[in-house]
Amino acid sequence: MKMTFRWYGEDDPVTLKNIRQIPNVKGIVSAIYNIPVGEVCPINKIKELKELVEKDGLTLEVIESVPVHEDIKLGLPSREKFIENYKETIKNLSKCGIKVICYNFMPVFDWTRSQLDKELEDGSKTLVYYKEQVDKLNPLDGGLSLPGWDSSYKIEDLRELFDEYSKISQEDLWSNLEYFLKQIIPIAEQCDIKMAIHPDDPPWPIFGLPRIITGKESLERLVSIYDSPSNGLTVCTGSLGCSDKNDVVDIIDEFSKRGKIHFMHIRNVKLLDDGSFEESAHYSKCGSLDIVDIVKTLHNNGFTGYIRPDHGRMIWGETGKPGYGLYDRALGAMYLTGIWETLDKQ
Ligand code: DNO
Repeated sequence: MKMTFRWYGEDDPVTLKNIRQIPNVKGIVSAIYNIPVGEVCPINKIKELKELVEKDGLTLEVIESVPVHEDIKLGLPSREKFIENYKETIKNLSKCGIKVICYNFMPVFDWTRSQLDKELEDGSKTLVYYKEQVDKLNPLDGGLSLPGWDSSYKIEDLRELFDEYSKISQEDLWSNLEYFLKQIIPIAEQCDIKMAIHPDDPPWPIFGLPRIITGKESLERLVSIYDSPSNGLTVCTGSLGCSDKNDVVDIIDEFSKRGKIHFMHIRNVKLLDDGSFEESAHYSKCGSLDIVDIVKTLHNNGFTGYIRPDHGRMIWGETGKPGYGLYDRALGAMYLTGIWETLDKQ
């Protein structure tokens, strides 16, 4: 496995110099920010980012994310142009040595939480999803801010998007995904790029919008759309694991055996009785997932892909991007590395 760490670029309060001091972290996961969704990622911008990362002795082989334009997800005629752009982006990234592209197929909203700074008993702050609160939210009321969401949408644009989505079913969303994959995977193959879809977070429909990448069955359906090493998965333990319907260890076992997992996001979540969840420290005893079992399964199956410690809590007074501070994610990286080292030695 290759241990990596997400970095949001030069505006990130967590610096590359910080990251390189975490033992075993060799790779950076980043993206080309500040270009509109759907546009081609220019090669000079990718080169600039790569040089920046390499100057600090780190590598850049994973891009998270290259977002998919809503017109592709909706299957509108204008998708053709955006799919062509996506292909160009794949080619440009491959010319700069990128190996894995993470993307998702969630309509409108990316990952969703009800609160980003919930104080836990030990004084740390974490991201939570309280079902009752999310159920009461109406994104069309305005003023809503969600962590993974392009808040630049104007309320009129949002209304229009909701209206478009009301016309399509889950099956339509699947066939739009299929259409997209059948066009881009051959290009990714030629470029030796592994596409790695990120599961929906949380893995159930929100705000009445469909969500389809939700568990083992849908991951199976996804990989069978186009059988290729380039059509693979990002397995995010926290996204899949926040539904008690998903057995994360079983999912990892199934797909890592078959070489379908290119990228792992590992973190823990504590499931609450009503379908809500709180993001906990990585340590197994703090949450509902068994992190040792997760890492052991990857190790047993000879996993050679990329891993990143996913969200951390805010600890020791750190402030910054919720989920993406330095300290708790560094603890996560060391915990995962420690488990892996122990398994190596056994
Ligand atoms: C949240 C992230 C997601 C992820 C995208 C991938 O912390 O894991 O926002 O980057 O869903 O496309």
